[in-house]
Amino acid sequence: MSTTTPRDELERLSREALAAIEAAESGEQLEQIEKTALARKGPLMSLMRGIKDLPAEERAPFGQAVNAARQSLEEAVVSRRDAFTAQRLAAEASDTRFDPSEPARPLSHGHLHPITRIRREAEEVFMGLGFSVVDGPEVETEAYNFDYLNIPSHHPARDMQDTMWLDSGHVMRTHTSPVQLRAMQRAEGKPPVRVIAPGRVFRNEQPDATHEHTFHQVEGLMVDEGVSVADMKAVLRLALSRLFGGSVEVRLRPHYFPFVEPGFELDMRPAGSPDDAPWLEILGCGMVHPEVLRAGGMDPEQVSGFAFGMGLDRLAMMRFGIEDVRWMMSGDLRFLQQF
Ligand code: FA5
Repeated sequence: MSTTTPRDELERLSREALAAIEAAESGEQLEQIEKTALARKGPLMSLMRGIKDLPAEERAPFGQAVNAARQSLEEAVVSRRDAFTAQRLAAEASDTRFDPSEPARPLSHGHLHPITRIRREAEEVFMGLGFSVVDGPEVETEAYNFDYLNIPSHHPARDMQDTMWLDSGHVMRTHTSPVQLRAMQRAEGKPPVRVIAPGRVFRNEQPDATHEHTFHQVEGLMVDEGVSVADMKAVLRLALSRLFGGSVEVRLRPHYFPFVEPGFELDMRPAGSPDDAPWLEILGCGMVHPEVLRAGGMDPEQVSGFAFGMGLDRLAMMRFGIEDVRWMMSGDLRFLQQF
C-alpha cells in the first residue's frame, strides 16, 4: 500500500514545478510551465479539491500549505521573467550595431512652392499698402461668378472664360472677381473697402505652356469716395515694384472686361528701360462698373473703386524664369527642388 500523503504530493509537485521554472530558457517556455503548473484545473488545484478527504484538523493547515506553495511558484515565475527581460535589455545595450556617437543623417525637409512664395509676397506688399487679405469659395454660384459681375447669360463675354459647370448648377469659379462682391456686401454699403483675395481658379482650357485649367489669381479691390484711375495706376506700380524688387514702369492698354469701365490691361517693364524694350502683360484692371458697385450694395453716385486681377502663376513664371505653366501643378520634384 502506498504511503504517499497529500503533503508528500504537494512537496513533490512544488519541487518539480520550481525546477522547471528555473530551467526555462525563454519567455515562451516559462509561459507554458506557468499554464500547466498553476492552471485552475492543474495538479495543485486538484490537491485542493482532495482536502475534504482529510481529517478535519488537517484541512486548514493543508489548505494554507497549498496556497503558500502556489504563491511561491507565482513569485518564482515573476522573478524568472524579470531575469529574461534584464538579459534582453543587456543584449540590446551591448549590440555593437548601435553607435550613439554616429553623426545624425541629415533630415530632408520641404520648402514652399513658388506660387505660395509669390502669394505670400503679394499679401505682404498689399498689406503694407493698407489692404487686408480675404478669401472666397472656389465653388461659386452663377450669380457671383457672372451675373453680379455684369456678365449676363447669353452675353458673349461668358465665352471669354471657358467654364467648368457642376451638376448642381454651380460653377468652379473662373476668376477671383466674385470675391469683390462678397467683400463689398460684407462692408454693407460703407466704404472704404481695401482687400485682396488670392486663390485658385478653374477654366475649361486646353492646357499649353501659358494656359492651365487650374491656376491662381490675386484679386484686388479698393472702393472709396473719389478713387480714380490715377490711384489705381499708382498703387499697382508701387506694388509691382516691391514684388519685383526694383522700380518698374507700367502702362495701361484699354481692354474690355464687363465688370469694369473703363477697363485695361496693364503691362510693365523695369523703370528706365530703353524705349524699344518689350512690355510684359501682367494683369487686368479697371474702374469698378456702376452695376457691380450696386450689386455689392454700394452707391455709384457716392463712391468709386478700382479692381484688378493678377495671374499668380504667370507672375511666378516671370520672377523665377519658368517656361511652362504646367510644371507648377505637376508635383514633379525635379521641378520643385529648383526653388
Ligand atoms: C480675369 O480673370 C479678370 N477677372 C481680371 C480682372 C479683375 C480684370 C478685376 C479687371 C478687374 P483674365 O481672364 O485676363 O481676367 O485673367 C487674369 C490673369 O489670369 C491673366 O492676366 C493671366 O495672368 C492669368 N490667366 C488667365 N488665364 C490663365 C490660364 N489659363 N493659365 C494661367 N494663367 C491664366
